[in-house]
Amino acid sequence: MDRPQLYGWAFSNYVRAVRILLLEKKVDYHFETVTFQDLTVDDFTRLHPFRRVPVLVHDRKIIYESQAILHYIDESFDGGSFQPKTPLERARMHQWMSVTVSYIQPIAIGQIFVQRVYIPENGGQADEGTIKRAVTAIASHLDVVETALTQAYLVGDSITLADIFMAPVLLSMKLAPEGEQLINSRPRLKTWLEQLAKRPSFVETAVPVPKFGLELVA
Ligand SMILES: N[C@@H](CCC(=O)N[C@@H](CS)C(=O)NCC(=O)O)C(=O)O
Repeated sequence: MDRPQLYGWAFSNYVRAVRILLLEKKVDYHFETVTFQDLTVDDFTRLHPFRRVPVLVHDRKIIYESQAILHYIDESFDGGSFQPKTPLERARMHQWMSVTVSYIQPIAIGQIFVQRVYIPENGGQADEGTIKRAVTAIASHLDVVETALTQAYLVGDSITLADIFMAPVLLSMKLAPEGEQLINSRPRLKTWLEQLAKRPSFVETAVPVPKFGLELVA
């Protein structure tokens, strides 16, 4: 089998989730860093018709969309399975991955991280009203996760794709003081995130907040 090539930038949480899985499974891969500028080049649509990252190229096949990539990697390479065995548990795993993109990521990253961390880091001023509303909006979503975390991981006592997909998003949100407070006031969520953040795959893929400029969030 070919050595897979992953296209993306390290700070993307979607890209990070893919890198975490590749590291967890000890898959030898090549990371090709692309920039926002690269996405605008006509040729990029050969890799991703919607001009996004991550993209995985393996055995001359192109796979895009992070959840599809995660499943492909998990099922194509040795290194243990990161999907539970029963249909109900697998449904739960998909449920949490869908919750991540539908309800958590747009607020945790799109509002709290962007306003409190990314914009100031790139020389701009946070919109306090947006942050306030975002904190209120995400609190009840996080309560749902807190209640569900009765075991070590989102689905039972083994790490699955759901943990690998959701945790990077919440770790980015936690860089904001409001995000940290949202996590630390929920003991199960706090412990779950702390345990995951200590794993070598998470440590190795942690990168500083990028300075891509304010036009990115204009
Ligand atoms: N649904 C896509 C989302 C990918 C995505 O939005 N990636 C961001 C980086 S985190 C991106 O490529 N942004 C570039 C842009 O919005 O132009 C997936 O799950 O892979």
